Amino acid sequence: MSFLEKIAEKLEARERLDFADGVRLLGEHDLPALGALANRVRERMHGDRTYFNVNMHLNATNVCVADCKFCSFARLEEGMPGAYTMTVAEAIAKVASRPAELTEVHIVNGLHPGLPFSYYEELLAGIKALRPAIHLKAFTAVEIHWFAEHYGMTIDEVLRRLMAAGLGSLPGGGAEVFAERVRNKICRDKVGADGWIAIHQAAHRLGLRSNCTLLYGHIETLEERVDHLLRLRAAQDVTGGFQTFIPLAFHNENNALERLPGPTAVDDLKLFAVARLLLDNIPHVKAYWAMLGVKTAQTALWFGADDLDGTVEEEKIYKMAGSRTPEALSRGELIRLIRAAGRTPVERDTLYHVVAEGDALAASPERRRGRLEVLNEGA
Ligand code: V47
Repeated sequence: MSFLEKIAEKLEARERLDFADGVRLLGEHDLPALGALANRVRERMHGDRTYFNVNMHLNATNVCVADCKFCSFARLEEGMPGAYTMTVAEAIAKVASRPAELTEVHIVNGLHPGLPFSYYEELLAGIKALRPAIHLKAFTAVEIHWFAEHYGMTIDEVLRRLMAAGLGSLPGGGAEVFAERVRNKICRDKVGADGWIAIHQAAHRLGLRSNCTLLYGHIETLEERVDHLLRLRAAQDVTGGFQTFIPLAFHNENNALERLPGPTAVDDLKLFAVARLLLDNIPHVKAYWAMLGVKTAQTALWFGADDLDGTVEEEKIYKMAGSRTPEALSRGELIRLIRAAGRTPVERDTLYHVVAEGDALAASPERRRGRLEVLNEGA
């Protein structure tokens, strides 16, 4: 029996894959066979359903005390070329300028040393006052950790205050690669692996959902990728609040790791497949098109992914690192990409409640708004 046949048997028996399986799968060259295994698991969990949402990104400041080697977005100090910090009013105006169909704002910032904590509370509360139905997926665990240290609060206090201001969930950024060897080289200034995980678990215990990521394709080994995935799986066994895993492909422009080539499309697809196979307790795997490129993201829908993220207006982190993807995709374009892949589009909100599917995808904005009101009353 071949190695892949043995894996297929394990999957059939719902047996967990282990570290050695993961490493061997990542080194596997039979890409179609690997994809077929991941697709079987994807279809067992979601059938053909493929999720997307209508969202925007908001990066209110790129001033950041951390000097992560892969980052092209941050500036160490106010006044450096390219550094910016929006006022709360300017940030809220960005949201106000977006159409009413927006259901999510994804907020990630630099670790700014000079802003008061009230800046972040006012930002969340101001967006909520403007559009109460919008879900705020905001602040990576790295930012939550920084807030606790910088403003002298516990992690729970930070989370509770942000929740009171309108925080709805945590995005998955800042995880990078958990291995200490890698963190020491590429992101030594920020919270470590155990701290990142503990913050997500604290959020889960307070009733928040969150996402998780892996930044791959730079200096990490295949073993370190698998170790990262298994640490996420172990954390999820305890608190169960991760909704979605998002592989983030390293982009090499305008940062200190420019000499590294970044992952190929085959590396991307293998990682999606292996993540789907190892992460048996995380419901969704997202092909974030703004990072992966639209074409690879669409292909990933047959390699374990069941989500394309959203319309993603105003994305900056990948654009500054050399991504050539469009500024935004319309809702109609996302639906077309999913259908062209032979999958069934489902518009979701951040927590995976269905906003529209089937004929309702073409419903009038009024009918769609009615559905959103029902969802918000139930939330
Ligand atoms: O934390 C930064 C990564 C992350 C680069 O939770 C880079 O739904 C590659 O986390 N090359 C931010 N990656 C993006 C993120 C995210 C995106 C979409 C959806 C969600 C979600 C989360 O991007 C950072 C870092 O890990 N990153 N620079 C780069 N040059």
